[in-house]
Amino acid sequence: MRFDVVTLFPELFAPFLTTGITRRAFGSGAVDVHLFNPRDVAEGNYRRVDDRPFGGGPGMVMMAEPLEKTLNLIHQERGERAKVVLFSPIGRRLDHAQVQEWASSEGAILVCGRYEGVDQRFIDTHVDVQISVGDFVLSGGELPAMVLLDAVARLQPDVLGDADSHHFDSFNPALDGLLDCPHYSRPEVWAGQGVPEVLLSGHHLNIARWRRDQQLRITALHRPDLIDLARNHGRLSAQDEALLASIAIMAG
Ligand code: 9WO
Repeated sequence: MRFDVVTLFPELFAPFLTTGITRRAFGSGAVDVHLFNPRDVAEGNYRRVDDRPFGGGPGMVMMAEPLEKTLNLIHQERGERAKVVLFSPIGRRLDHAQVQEWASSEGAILVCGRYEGVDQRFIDTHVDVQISVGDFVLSGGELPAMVLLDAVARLQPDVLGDADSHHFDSFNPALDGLLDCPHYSRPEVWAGQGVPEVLLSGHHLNIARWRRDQQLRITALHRPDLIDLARNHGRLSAQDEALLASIAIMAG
């Protein structure tokens, strides 16, 4: 798939695209990322991409014209029409289900806003979908764009070292929408703290049951809403329900 990123700061993406386990997805073209700077198509000696807001007020607004010219360039290169995404707190909050949809799509054009915002006429004319990564304001849409690209890249086949370690992630269907269990590695005692005995036992069935119980406990404690969701989707066994009932009794 191909993602075109429209950003005034393309240099922010270089270390992200060339570091860590997702590097292979970006390097191999499995997730083909192209960067476009609206300043490159902006007019005049100063190549302005921003101007003062009508009605007054602080800050500057990203002008529609350089953004539209950039889109036209991208549409020409791509041939087929791609969805245009804007990252903004107005949008629907990104979740794993949406990430999976993007991961099996043809890609998209990701527009990263800066300054006080983007001229509304560009949004009305060209933006198909707005995506939020949370209820807070940032200084630009670049980090949200990297959030989406990272989440999509790690779902590509062959990206994770252990061929399917994402099958064990939180929010993966294989985890039944529960949070992940705790992890431990060497040394066996660190800062006076040992490792849960069962993990050293070599008893795989007991280990699997312990991990499942931990998932249930952690999810019940931190995200009880996800327990309800898993239950409503029929993802909890009788053994799971028994464990949850015992937790509820202990909690009073
Ligand atoms: C900011 C904003 C705040 C309240 C309601 C709507 C809003 N839209 C934007 C917006 O599009 N801002 C542009 C991108 C320009 C200023 C920096 N930008 C931005 C995006 N800040 N925060 C985000 C963002 C994107 C996705 N998820 C969380 C925050």
